[in-house]
Amino acid sequence: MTAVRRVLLPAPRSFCAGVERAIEIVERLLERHGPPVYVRNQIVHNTHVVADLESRGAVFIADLDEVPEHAVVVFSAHGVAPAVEREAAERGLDAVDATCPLVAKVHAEAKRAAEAGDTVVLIGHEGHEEVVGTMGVAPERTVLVESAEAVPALEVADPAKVTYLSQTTLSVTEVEQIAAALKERFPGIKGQGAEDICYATSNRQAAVAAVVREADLVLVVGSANSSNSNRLVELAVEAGVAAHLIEDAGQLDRAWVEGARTIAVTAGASAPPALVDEVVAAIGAVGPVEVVERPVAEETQEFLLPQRLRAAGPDRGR
Ligand code: 0CH
Ligand code: SF4
Repeated sequence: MTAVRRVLLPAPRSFCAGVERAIEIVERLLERHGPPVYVRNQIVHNTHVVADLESRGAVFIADLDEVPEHAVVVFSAHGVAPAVEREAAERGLDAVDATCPLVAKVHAEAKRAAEAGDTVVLIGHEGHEEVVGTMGVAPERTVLVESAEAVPALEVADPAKVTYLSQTTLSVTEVEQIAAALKERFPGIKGQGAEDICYATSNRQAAVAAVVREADLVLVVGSANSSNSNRLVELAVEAGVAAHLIEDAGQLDRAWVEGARTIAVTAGASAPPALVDEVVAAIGAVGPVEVVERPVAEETQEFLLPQRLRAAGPDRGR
């Protein structure tokens, strides 16, 4: 008789409140204005979400130059530099901001620190859209640090006036290490440990950490450019467990499944929950499975839509 394989489903997993809000903003604009609705960058880092919205009339662009005068343009969940907002206003575009409120909070902290005369040390990954946006809040006063090893080489105007912040979707453990190195180098530095990492990112990491020792394979549903999804794979690999980032069930390798007795399946905050169901079904097609939910936290966070999109009826614009 074939042994029953265990599929553990760490929870929370998949969509967070900021992603749901960002997708809903594009959906409501499509309903109210009809296509095209322009979106600057991927609304969230997931190919399925982007392809689905594209099929309904969203047009993803990299540069505001590609948006016709007066058209509606949405800023992605990862946030934008104030210079982008100014450019949109100058061009007469009808901009709708889908920046997650928790990213906007980090922008506000960067603004406050820079206005107080501090150098802002941003913990983050160079080139990531959220980092580009947050660095753009006070570009002359912000420096980026990507690792604890890079802390000694940091150059700041006045070591007594420094504040650190972080990208919202990093590894909690790594940010704590970098923050400790920053405190050692700048004893008076202001900052709050890994507090800028959002609830969704830290909950998804805690949920994987809670099951990783029982699993001999961890599958993370998410796209290659999704920071928070990659951090889940990393966490499993660092615990010594084989782990793969997959877009969907189509990328599941039968040999991985055949070689595993206990498989944890999770998803990054930008990956639709239906994709997890499809992966579980594909594992079930290899042999019998027992599926077990493994929750570590309940998420109740919700974010209001921008004022202009809250009420039923037509969007009255700015
Ligand atoms: O994890 P990252 O920041 O790459 O973004 P994502 O995969 O689109 O997840 C949603 C987070 C969006 C802004 O925090
Ligand atoms: Fe907001 Fe966190 Fe979701 Fe990013 S991952 S959209 S910061 S809740």
